[in-house]
Amino acid sequence: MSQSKSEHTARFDVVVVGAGLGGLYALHRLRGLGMDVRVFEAGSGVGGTWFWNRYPGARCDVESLEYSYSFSDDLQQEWQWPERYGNQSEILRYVNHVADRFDLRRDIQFNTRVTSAVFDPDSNRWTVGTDQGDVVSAQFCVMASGNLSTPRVPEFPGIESFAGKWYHSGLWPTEGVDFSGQRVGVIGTGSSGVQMIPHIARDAAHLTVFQRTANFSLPARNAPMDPQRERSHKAEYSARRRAALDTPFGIAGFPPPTHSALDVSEAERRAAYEAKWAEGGSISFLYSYTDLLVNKAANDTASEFVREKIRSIVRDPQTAEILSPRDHPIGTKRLCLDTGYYETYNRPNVTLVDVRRSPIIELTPTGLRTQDASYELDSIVFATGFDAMTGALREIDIRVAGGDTLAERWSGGPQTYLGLMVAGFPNMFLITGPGSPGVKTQMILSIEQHTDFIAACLKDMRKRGLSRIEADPSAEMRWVEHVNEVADRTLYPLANSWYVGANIPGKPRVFMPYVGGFSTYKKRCDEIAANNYEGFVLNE
Ligand code: N01
Repeated sequence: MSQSKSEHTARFDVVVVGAGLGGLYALHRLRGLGMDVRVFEAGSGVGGTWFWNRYPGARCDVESLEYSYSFSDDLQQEWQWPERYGNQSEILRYVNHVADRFDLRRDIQFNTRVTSAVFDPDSNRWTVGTDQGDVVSAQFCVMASGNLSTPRVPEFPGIESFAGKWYHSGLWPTEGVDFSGQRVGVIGTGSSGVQMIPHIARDAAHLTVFQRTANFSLPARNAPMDPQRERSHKAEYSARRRAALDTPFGIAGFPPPTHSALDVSEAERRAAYEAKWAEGGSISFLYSYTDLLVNKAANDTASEFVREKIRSIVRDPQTAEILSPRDHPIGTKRLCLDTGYYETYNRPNVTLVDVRRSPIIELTPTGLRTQDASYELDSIVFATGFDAMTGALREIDIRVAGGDTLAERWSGGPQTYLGLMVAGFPNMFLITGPGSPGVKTQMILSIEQHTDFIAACLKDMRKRGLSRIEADPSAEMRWVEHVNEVADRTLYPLANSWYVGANIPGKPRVFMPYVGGFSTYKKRCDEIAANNYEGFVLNE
């Protein structure tokens, strides 16, 4: 296949945007159908999230034996995870292994960001442009551009005047950062901040944490992989993966809860939460009772349990109070998993600043100024999150020739059918887009399920001689309504989270993930496929 910048426009069956876990599997799967696929990746290597997020302490919050591809039994049997939860470098090593093992690199163009994708309704083909000057043509586009791939640095006045160095968790320098002897400020206490803070505290002379919203965090209880556990898991790997398809979050082995938190005695509840706290992990904790994410009174029991834990760990009562989340029910923002997070605030070289009470006014040449005080800092780390779920797609000029861009179409919030397609944008698929359960599940399982659905659909279209598919606008509208109805039956909308775009000033507040559960979603997709792709319009 001809390379970029050739005189003739290179033609592909499919262009895939992104070589993270989603893009790599899409390449493998679609190539397996005999399709000619080109992947464009902005980074210089594979891995997506795990390529970019190299901050100290970066680690997955889903156990390694689960957070891995299931499509190759040889791969899952042979690969050895050294720890219960993979850290960034282990996961990146795994992703690189997958790229080599399945010979994926030859179809990936690195250091290339897709900037435009324009659909021509006459030829039913996309013309895709990149920041390297490539212009290629493809019948289909698969957007595997990630849900948390557009890092966001708040627009603090004075940022350009700061004489020290600043970093974002999602754009971490490949060579790492040596904070030893430095006065470091970390802004943000989501999953990224909670993971990096204990590490930076150990290295820096002094760490000041600027917290706007306290988050709930549970102990991960990471440990070296238990060989016995690995053996028994691998002995029934395929069965476990199949069982995972019947769960709400795509992970088997957690018995569904049977009782409301309000149906048991205080003593029984406490014992259950204590056991989950000791075991580590967020899923088992939130799965203690049937109603922790749907009934505020039930949720209060779990939220208060964790607040008590914070008070028991953090010695200074005022710091413990600032760290205690009060503005959202536990689990309605992504629940953090940590190793020694709350304990870090007992260190003499760590200070917590409540920037909800005293907001950051500006960055200065020597640090940062809040409403009440100035802080001298050598380095500032923004753990301030991402323009989640829609950011990466909105940055690309995606349009049907002569029509509105996707960003314009989504100006009031994203609308998709199943998180897989957008009405009016034919032949463009999303991997775990808004409206999909992806971010609320074991992500790789969702990636595989979405991609398998798309691959089966393309195979079927080829067999029937069809060249164009798009979401029916009314099916899309019904799906968007359904996503909202399901969310409204839960406590999720009570939190100012990235799930609703609340972290981006001016972003329309729309609940984006589907929280009806992975198994429900998959069943719906299977029915739709069996029903001749109901809700999609297919044409020659
Ligand atoms: O980002 P976040 P993240 N002034 O948006 C604060 C996944 N992930 O990178 O809550 C002061 O959660 C903001 O405050 P507030 C995971 O899905 C997974 O940590 O908006 N503070 C918040 O505290 C996760 O949910 C893993 O009031 C400001 C923080 O910055 C998602 O990625 C690890 C501010 C941002 O938190 C994103 O996590 C890491 C301002 N102007 C990430 N603007 C694991 O697998 C923002 N903040 C474990």
